[in-house]
Amino acid sequence: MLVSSKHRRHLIRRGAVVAFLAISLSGCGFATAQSPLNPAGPVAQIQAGLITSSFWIMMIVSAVVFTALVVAVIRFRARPGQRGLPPQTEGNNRVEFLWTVTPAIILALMMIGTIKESFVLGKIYPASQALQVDVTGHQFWWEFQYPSANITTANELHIPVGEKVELVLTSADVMHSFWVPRLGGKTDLIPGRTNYMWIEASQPGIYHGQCAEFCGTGHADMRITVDAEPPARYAAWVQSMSHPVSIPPKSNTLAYQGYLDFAAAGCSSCHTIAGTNYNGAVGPNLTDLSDRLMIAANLIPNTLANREAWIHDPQAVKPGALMPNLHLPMNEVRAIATYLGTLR
Ligand code: HEC
Ligand SMILES: [Cu+2]
Repeated sequence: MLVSSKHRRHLIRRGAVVAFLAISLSGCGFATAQSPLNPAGPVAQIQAGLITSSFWIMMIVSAVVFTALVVAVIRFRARPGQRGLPPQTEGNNRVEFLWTVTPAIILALMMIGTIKESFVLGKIYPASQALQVDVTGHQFWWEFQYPSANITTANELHIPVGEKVELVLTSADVMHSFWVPRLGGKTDLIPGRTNYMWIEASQPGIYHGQCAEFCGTGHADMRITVDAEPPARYAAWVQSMSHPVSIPPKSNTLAYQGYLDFAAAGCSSCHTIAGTNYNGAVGPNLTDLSDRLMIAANLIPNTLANREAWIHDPQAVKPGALMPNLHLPMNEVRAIATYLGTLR
């Protein structure tokens, strides 16, 4: 098809408008998005403050530089009849001094703020001053251990609002990175090494995050949910984790069958359920499974149908998942999925 040049220009202009809208609107959904520019706690607040102040300093510098550039281009442009080079200025001490010292002062100001906050952010709180949670990265899920309460859970991190939480980070396999943007920046989890970061949520709520260091096929589906709860609700969660509901009564026939099948099918060789003698340590701890909003490391909602789909064929749900497909008959899948729905 032949397109006139006018028509083509029109198309290009329209394409540009669409591209502009797509790019600018892609940042929408601000309130719930994983955005470091919408901090929900002191760590993220400090980091957002540093980046916004650097941003505005850079904007002012750019405005000054580009204004000077435009003025110079217009004022000193070649005039009709002008021949040869205009008079050359060189070695003006005052100008040299100004453009050396001014940037140095600006950079020093930015450096002072950054260094000051680095000490605040880099502080490692002992267990007496912050709730300690040991975080272990696994391909492709998160393990959370609370040494003070002797609790282990996975993928959904419960924290009390308004309290400092010291995360002690390591990895069981390859490098991962813990990133919940509204609570704080990224910190790597490195095998054989311990890293630290503290976070605090100022408001109750669900904060989303994800692994931020490529770790294999399932990397993009290695998500984090932080459930920041008022202290009383957090304490209730700790209580319920310490007294888990883990074996259904025999009268609940299907769930009880699922409880038995869980061992018979081999699930218990990889998964722990506190309150039973299932204590596998390869996959996520399932003790509080029915409390979790999502499964498969926060990939799909925790419904009976989704639990069945997961047990039936994990890789179909989450490519690269390291839980094997055990090829169970559908009635066994249903019984186990029902049983998992009773775990609190
Ligand atoms: C060889 C070890 C292994 C076996 C056997 C195994 N799993 Fe898993 N399971 C895993 C791993 C690893 C994951 C994490 C997968 C991911 O999210 O990438 C997992 C994840 C899960 C999850 C999701 C937990 C969450 O919070 O995201 C459930 C539920 C689960 N397994 C149930 C079962 C059941 C039921 C069986 C038996 C039919 C079973 N598993 C057998 C290793 C295993
Ligand atoms: Cu990862």
